[in-house]
Amino acid sequence: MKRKPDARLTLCLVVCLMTFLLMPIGAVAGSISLSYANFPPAPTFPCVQMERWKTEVEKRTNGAVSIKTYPGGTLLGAKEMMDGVIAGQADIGNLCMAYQPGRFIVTNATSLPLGIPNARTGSLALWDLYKKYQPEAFSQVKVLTMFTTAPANIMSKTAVRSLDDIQGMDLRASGGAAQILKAWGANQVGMPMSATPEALQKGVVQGLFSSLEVMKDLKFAESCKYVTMTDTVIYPFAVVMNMDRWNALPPEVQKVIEDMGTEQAEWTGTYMDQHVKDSMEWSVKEQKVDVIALDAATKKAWDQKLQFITDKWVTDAKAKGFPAEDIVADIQKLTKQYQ
Ligand code: 3IO
Repeated sequence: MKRKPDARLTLCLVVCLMTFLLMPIGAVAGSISLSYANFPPAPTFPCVQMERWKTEVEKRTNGAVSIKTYPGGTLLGAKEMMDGVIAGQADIGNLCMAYQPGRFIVTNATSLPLGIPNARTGSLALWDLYKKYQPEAFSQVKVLTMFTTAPANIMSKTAVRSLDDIQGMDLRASGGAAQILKAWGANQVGMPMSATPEALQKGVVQGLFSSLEVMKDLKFAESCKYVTMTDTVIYPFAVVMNMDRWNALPPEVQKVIEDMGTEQAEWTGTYMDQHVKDSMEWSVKEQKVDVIALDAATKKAWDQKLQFITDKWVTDAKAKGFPAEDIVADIQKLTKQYQ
């Protein structure tokens, strides 16, 4: 009887090859463990997107990667995030770029008053802007994704209906949003979101300027009974990974994570936009919050106070050697594209 060693050998080789190919992902469940640091409390959107990312990465790597999340600044605080990840104190970290305005010049240009209408548009535009310019500020880390908040509005203990009302009012913001508060005449107090609940409670500030989902997530609606709609500017965020830890990941895992960059930006923006709506519904219904809309003439006067900000940024950024006009034009173009 004649045997067919060739066919059997081929089959064996195919089986071996397939086993080998499938091995890096899934063979040793949980063999790669990554820490992910975040600065605000768990119910806030930066942590919601973190948990979503964790779940998806663990699933898509068939359990080869397990991620331990640290919300609430338990591993790294708001302003230590970038340097902490570079130093390897956390493998991954989520940071708000507005907290270090001089450090992330290119990406922080998205927090100029350029009319980004919502978080989905802002997130996709910011991510494209990052990929196009590959700013030097991120050369020491692997950037996993970026996203933005929805536009900022004023949450305050007393009503802000006019520029007169806001003069000298102690309001909290950071980065580009802080420049805007200043231009309107508020006494801008800079601090991360994670420090704001205490500052509001102690009366250090009379309100804040940020996206409105925190009315519910941080219960600001309990003390801030007024919201003035300005829809001026977003806060930009980045998720960064320690470069050595990134380079040590198997290529299959790197691919899963890289393929999620744009998707995660869009998911987070979409979640944020919906959550702002939910938060304001709750604030108005359950917390009797008064939502103040500026009439067209007032809104125009407020906007006019901001016109110098972008011009000044262009002059300053150009002096530092950045292609400032191109950056602004790209943000405007991307905003239109994703709107
Ligand atoms: C923010 C930061 C942490 C948790 C929830 C948040 N919603 C909006 C922001 C934007 C921001 O960083 C800030 O400081 O207003």
